[in-house]
Amino acid sequence: MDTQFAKNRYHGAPRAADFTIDQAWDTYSAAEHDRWDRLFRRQKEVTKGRACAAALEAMEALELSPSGIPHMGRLSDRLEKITGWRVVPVAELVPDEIFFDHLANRRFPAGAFIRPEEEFDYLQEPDIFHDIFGHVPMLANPVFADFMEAYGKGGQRAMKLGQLHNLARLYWYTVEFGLIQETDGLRIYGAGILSSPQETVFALEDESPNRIGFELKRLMRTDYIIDDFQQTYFVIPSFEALLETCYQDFGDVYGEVKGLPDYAAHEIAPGDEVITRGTLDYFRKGGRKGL
Ligand code: HBI
Ligand code: FE
Repeated sequence: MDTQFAKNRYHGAPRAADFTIDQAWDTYSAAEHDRWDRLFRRQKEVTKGRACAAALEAMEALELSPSGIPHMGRLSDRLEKITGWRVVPVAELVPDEIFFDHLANRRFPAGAFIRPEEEFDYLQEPDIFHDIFGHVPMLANPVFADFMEAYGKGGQRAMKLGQLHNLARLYWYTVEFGLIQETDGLRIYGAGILSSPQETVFALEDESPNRIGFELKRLMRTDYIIDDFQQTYFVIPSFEALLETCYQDFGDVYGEVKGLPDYAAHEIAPGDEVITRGTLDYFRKGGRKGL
């Protein structure tokens, strides 16, 4: 897990048993602060009218701004007053059990490094811009905040049951790439979309991907691609409905899903509530590689 991504300057920093490190905020360079500002301004503009109301409101409440890389301790003091969550700095992806333990205790592990200039538009690993611009606003929503804690606790149970691959799909298609139906249309709440200018437009406006109604067991059977736009986005009716799905025994859900075949990422399944049937054109042309 430590070796799949390029090294950043926090690799090898002293870390606690829970994998947290010192953000060492004073050590960001002027160029790094400036990179945050440019990423922030661009993304603030593109998410207008596209991000869900909860995310847009929280950016104001949390005072996220283009004035340098946020200090996680001070940001956490504001967030904690709203939902009790804190953001803790880590060097990289942390092992699953450590990740779940943080979430179960209302701590979100955020990468402390910022992407290099060469990867300004896209990088696969979660950096501070993805984690703070993408994830942290949603943690200021009380219902979503409860969902994330429940997910952490569910992750700990899923590991014991050996069913993590099913649960990880839930995280992927909601926390990272989820859409929500709002009164004025579809909006974004997934952090992987919210932190990407290209996918912010693609997820809502492109004709290529499918957009289908959220259904837990269907979703848990669906493969995903990690290094390109999604072929299918799942749409929730509300955060309350998402949280509600967690109030059932996932042991039973895994039992029902086990043995049933997986769906490919682009497939429409019988019984799907199809909101948009995608043309899949983008993927036929080779996706990111074909651009
Ligand atoms: N670690 N820092 C960090 N951020 C993540 O999003 C993350 C992680 N470790 C594990 C993990 N995600 C996933 O494996 C789980 O969502 C299943
Ligand atoms: Fe993420």
